[in-house]
Formats: sequence, structure tokens, C-alpha cells
Amino acid sequence: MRIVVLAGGIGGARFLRGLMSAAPDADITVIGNTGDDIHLFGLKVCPDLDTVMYTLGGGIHEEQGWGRAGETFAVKEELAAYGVGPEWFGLGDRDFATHIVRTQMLGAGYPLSAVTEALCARWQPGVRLLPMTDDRVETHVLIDDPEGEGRKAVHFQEYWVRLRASVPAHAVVPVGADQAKPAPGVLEAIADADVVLFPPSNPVVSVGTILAVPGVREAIADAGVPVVGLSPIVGDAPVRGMADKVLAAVGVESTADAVAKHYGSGLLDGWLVDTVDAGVVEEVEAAGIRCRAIPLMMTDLKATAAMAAEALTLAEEVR
Ligand code: GDP
Ligand code: FO1
Ligand code: CA
Repeated sequence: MRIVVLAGGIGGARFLRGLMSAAPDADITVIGNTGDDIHLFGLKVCPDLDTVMYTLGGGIHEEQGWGRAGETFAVKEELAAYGVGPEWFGLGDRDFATHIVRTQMLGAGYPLSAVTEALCARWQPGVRLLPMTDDRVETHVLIDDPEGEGRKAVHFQEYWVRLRASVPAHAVVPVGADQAKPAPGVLEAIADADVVLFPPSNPVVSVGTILAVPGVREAIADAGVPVVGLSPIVGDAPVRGMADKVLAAVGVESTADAVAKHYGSGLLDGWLVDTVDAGVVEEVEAAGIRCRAIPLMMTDLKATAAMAAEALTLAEEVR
């Protein structure tokens, strides 16, 4: 079975672990969000691609969910001693090596998709990991200007990591997405898929950004295969992260049914919500999306594999 998964960072990566356990023989292609990417210290950092790669490759800092296990911060400390920041972004020594290799290869002319493949040759994630695009896309968030009357745009990482999403987001803009082309293999993988899954990744800044690359949404609709998603909202709140803040910016309520309707029945065939949200099942079905309520907390591999298995069962039901 060929499965395509549109993934962000932690939510996507943890779900993928469960999916690989539930469907060990499946051929899985992951289309990764690159809107979180940021250039720091002259290096290109791809947080969501790296989170998937490290998680599936066994190098992730398990509790934190991003970055490397056994990390040290000597380079960051030395940079700070020169007064060179940003000090708010935690790049560790081991992680730095990934960004150095990536930036060196990009500088030599390799596209991000080829660089990602080269990095994965070390990590062996067990899936085919493709960036959504080889073109530069950076998500920016519009906030009130703290120093004036107007508004200003900040990089998504600055909104999330420096400001901890503590101020209202008025708009979320995937800068460059409208001009971006899907990376080689993306449209082909979708066209050849037997099922497309949306993990409980952030619907705005992860899955939403991937869908903003022209051609991706259309390819999914045209593939004519079941598209099943899992709600990142449990009991009207994101399990972790800032999905509520960025959903508000696009005018969507932080509820399991509102997220399903935001994707829409034109895209989504099936939707899984947590048992605490069983009350919205009828509402989602009325919107033309087949819906089931099951436990959706990725507490361990067994629970996550059960979620993935249910997603595949729902896909068979709507096929
Ligand atoms: P990020 O790039 O690291 O923010 O990761 P993703 O975009 O892939 O996933 C983030 C989303 O995952 C957040 O909106 C969370 O609500 C959701 N999430 C995290 N853990 C869980 C979980 O155990 N269950 C569910 N249903 N959602 C989760
Ligand atoms: N998240 C944080 O909350 N604080 C950090 O200092 C931080 C550093 C960082 C470095 C490398 C990397 O791959 C991810 C990192 N993240 C950090 C996670 C990052 O914000 C991601 O974009 C998440 O996916 C949020 O969507
Ligand atoms: Ca992310």
C-alpha cells in the first residue's frame, strides 16, 4: 500500500512512528512542511524536516520533541560570547552539523530535495521524506507592532519561539508559497497514492502551508483516493503548540469539527476526533465528511499505532 502523509514537525513525526508500526509493509512518502525554515548564522535550518528525520531515525530528543538527544550548546555559547544571536533559538552542536551539511550542499547547487535525501541516507527514517518544495517559503505572522501603532510581520519562529505565541496573530502568510513549485516527486507520489493522510499536525502552519503550494491541493483532489485526517484539537484545545492562535488568525474556531470543516469535504473524506469530542461526530458527518471518535492521544507507540490503524480502516470505509 502506498501512503502519502502531509507532515509538520512533532505531531507529524510521532504519528508517522505509529503508522510505520501499524502498517510495516506500507510504502510511505512524507511531504514535509518547509514554511518553518529559517536562515540563522548563514545556515539554513529546516525544523520540521529535521524533526521527522531525527524522530524516525532515532536521533530525536524524545521529551522535547525537536532537536537532538544528548545535545550540547558550545557553539551557541561561543556565538553569544561574540554578541551574535538570536539567543532565543536553541541550536545545539549536533544539530548545527546538519545545518552545515545542508547549507554546504545548497551552496554547491543541490536542491533541498536532494539535500534531504542525502541527510536521510545517514538517518534511514524508513520513509521517503520530500520537502513540499525546493523553493524558499517562509511563514510570517502579522502582529501588533510593540513599538508603534501599526502592525508588523515576524518570522513564524520568532512568533512561536521568542514570543511564545503570547500576542494575537492577525494573519499567517506563507511568504513565497504562491510562487513555489512542488518538489520533484511530490505530485507523482500523490497521484500514485492509495491513501492520503493528514496527521494531527498544525492545520494552518504545517498542513495548511503544504496545501498552499500550488498544485498540491489539486493533486490530492484529483488522485481520487481516500483522504483521512486526525484532529490536532482535543477538547477544544491543541494538545501542544499554538494551533489555537494560528487558527484564530484564519478565522477558524479551535474545535475538532471546525478544523474538519476548514479542510472541507472537497478535500477530506474521513476525520478522526478524540472520544472527548464524540459530540461533534454528527456535525462533521453533516458536512459530508465521514467521522469517528477514538482515543487520539499519542502517549506511546501502541496508542499511536492504534490511531494510524483506525485512519487506514476509515480510509477503506470511504473508498
Ligand atoms: P510542529 O511542527 O512541531 O508544531 O508539529 P505538527 O504541526 O506536526 O503538529 C503539531 C500539532 O500536533 C499541534 O497542533 C498539537 O495539537 C498536535 N498534537 C501533538 N500531540 C498530539 C497528540 O498526542 N494527539 C493529537 N490529537 N494531537 C497532537
Ligand atoms: N522550538 C522551541 O520552542 N524553542 C527552540 O529554541 C527551538 C529550536 C529549534 C532548533 C532546531 C529545530 O529543528 C527545531 C527547533 N524548535 C524550537 C522547534 C521549532 O520551533 C519548530 O518549528 C516547531 O515545529 C514548531 O512548529
Ligand atoms: Ca512546525
